[in-house]
Amino acid sequence: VEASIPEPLREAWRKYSAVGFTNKEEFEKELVRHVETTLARSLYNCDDFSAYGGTALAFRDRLIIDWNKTQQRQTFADQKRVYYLSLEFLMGRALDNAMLNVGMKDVARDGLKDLGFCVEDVIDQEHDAALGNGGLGRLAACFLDSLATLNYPAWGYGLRYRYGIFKQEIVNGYQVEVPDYWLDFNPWEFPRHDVTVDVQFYGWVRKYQDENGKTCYSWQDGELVQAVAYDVPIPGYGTKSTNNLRLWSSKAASGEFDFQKFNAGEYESAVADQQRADTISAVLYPNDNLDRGKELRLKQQYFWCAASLYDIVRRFKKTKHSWKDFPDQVAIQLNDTHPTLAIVELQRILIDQEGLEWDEAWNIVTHTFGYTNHTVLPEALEKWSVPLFQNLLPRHLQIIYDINLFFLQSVEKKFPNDRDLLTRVSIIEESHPKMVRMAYLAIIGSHKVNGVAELHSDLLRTTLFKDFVTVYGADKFMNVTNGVTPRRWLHQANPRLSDLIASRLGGYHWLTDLTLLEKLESFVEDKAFRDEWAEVKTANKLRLAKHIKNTTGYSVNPKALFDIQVKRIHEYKRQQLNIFGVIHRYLTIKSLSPEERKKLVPRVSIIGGKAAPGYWMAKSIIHLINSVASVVNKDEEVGDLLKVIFVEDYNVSKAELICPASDISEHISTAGTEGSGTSNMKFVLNGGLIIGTCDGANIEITREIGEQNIFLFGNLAEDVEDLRHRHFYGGFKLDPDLAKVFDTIRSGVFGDPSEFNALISSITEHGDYYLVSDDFHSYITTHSIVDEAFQNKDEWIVKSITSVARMGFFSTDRVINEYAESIWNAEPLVVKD
Ligand code: HBZ
Repeated sequence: VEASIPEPLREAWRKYSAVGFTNKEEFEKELVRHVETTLARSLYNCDDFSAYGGTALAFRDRLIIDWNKTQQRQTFADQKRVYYLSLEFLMGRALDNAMLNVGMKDVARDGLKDLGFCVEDVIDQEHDAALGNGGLGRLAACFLDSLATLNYPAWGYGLRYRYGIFKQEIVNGYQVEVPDYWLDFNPWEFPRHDVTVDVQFYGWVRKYQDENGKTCYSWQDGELVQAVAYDVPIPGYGTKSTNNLRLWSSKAASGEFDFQKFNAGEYESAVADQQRADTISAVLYPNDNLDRGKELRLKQQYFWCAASLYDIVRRFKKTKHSWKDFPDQVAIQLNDTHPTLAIVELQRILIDQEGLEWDEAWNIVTHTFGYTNHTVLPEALEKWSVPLFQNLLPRHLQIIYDINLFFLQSVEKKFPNDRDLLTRVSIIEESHPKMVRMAYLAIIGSHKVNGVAELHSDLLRTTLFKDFVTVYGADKFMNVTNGVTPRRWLHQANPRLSDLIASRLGGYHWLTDLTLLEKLESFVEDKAFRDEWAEVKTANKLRLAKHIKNTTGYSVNPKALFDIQVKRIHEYKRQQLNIFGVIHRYLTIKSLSPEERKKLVPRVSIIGGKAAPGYWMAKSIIHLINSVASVVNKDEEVGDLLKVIFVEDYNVSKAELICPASDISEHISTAGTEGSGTSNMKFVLNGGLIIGTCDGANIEITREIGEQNIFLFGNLAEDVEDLRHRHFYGGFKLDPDLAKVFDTIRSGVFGDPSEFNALISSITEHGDYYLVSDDFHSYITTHSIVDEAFQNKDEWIVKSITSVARMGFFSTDRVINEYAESIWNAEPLVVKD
């Protein structure tokens, strides 16, 4: 690799090479310098926000120094790199994470104090980077943290949306969406105006013969959009390794705009091209687990895949390896089917541009990609209409047809005359219009396919991808159970608990080997430790109670049982079951005498989450929760026995506040519908117990922590199909307690009942697809068991400590090592000073 500075001059360069601050005095100096120069403020107008800016820039400088070293080392090492392609990275805030990973939070706290600021207030100034919807996007962010911490040479590739997931406001009980413009001040990104890729759309395919008479294809004309790289440094915890997250932003390829039109006075038309190009990376699609097949979404996907692939291939070519080495140098992981076009794009580059033969190219492609599936919900499975595809990406559609043809031929050879099988596994669905099934393309183009929890991976093998198991054998389909990064989800979110654990385990080494938490079990008998453990929980509940007071005006009793469900609002996640349960509790309280009420356990039901803007049912659930809250919270008869809180605008930084504060959290999806869930892991890791169904990772959490430490209820996945069948053909029987809840809603106690008609009739008249009625009794009963268990404080704390001690398996460090070993075949690369 060529260096731009010739050898004799490097001495001077090295002498002045940036080092970044290493102690409090240097930190203060850097902070003041950034506030005064970069931000052009002074002693007289430096508010918390400017102090945040100065602090962030000082840390950013440190990260970028390590980033440079890491990238240099990765460039010189002849080693395989991992690329994680995800349309979503739900990063949250970066400053606290940078402070903790670099190990300089105390330095920053002391330095800020010297200058008149409080580190917590400064951290609170940062706008969340919310480039994702939910679990899938947050998983990608946790993966980046673990990849850097474990020193894997790995990059993330995504889109730099100008608008992240919308901000949620609650107005009169209804969700209102407000755009999230987050780029006003973003010190964490580096624009690389020199790293650009022109991406082509539309046009047509020319068929021609080359000089050797070989038939070739070339994609002609259409329009070009330019991708510009923005790099975000990703620091590992306790390591110099600082990886890169490269996000692409779109702009018109022609440069600024059409000067001829401009000079002719057609100003609007002149900027139209620019605006059309800008639109591609303008906004994150706010749907989770739903595919709507919009052209702009396909444009986003291709734009990002084409730019990323170009970048990866360009980097590979610099190594001078031959093409056959590509899969030994490059592993690309597809986060769901959103980046599946990368498979087709690499095949196109290899055959149309690099002149490889089809088979050789396809062999390279299939050894490069791995595909992770996150859901079995049919409405979430991506399909694109063939006519839309034909128009936008004509050459890619041809290649897909060829991939399909060769694949179907191989199936025919293995299973002669099984035409049903061919129809079932074809990438092209023979509907009107025909559709491209992206999951099938992803399976066929990858060497490994994985689900995200055991039950989910089993369901993939036995239902959704059954035919592909027949075709390829079982080895191609595997499970890698999800995790969370303990750095953000324990150390950062819950400093009190982290410090308490460290006080007993002799430091923080468990943060990079979470299985070491098992040593906590030897302290469960220690009364002093149990008391301290309980105090931490109380302090975290107080912290949340304060936030609730500030944002909703409601006072909640921190001694009450905090019952929390925070996640995207979706019928399959069953927030409706939760709120119906809350209404049932309300009715019970009202029916008791004052004497009997004294025996009850006071409860705070906290629910939060965003509904996709076009998802009416999810929006009515939010409306019902808020309507119930406004009635219950004002009812003096009820008082502290029940409070209902809807947390507005649930996001990553709110999750950091909420997860440490639960006594119990709810993970109550219809069995067989939740891929894994990851907030279940966050809550247990923070000492909360959970009530849940036998779904997703709940099952493995139970296996790890023990059945006595979790409150499971409800029907099993294996029975769901039969139950649904019976709803339709055996007559539907509504649970009697649920019937009372519905009567109460219909009576108008919670406002205009017609607003909740659809919510009720989906259960009473339309087959109760999500089994709310079937599980209601079991749910209510299990909540009574929770109440009872909560009254025995000592036993509760033992359960809490024991569970945390057994959560080691759910670190994304374990997850990443599994991917590296069984899918990527990649090794760490340690970066030294
Ligand atoms: O991925 C979630 C699963 O529902 C959850 O069970 C799992 O734990 C998590 C991580 O594996 N899936 C999503 O969050 N999916 C999406 O957000 C999504 C976004 C856009 C789509 C489809 C799905 O087009």
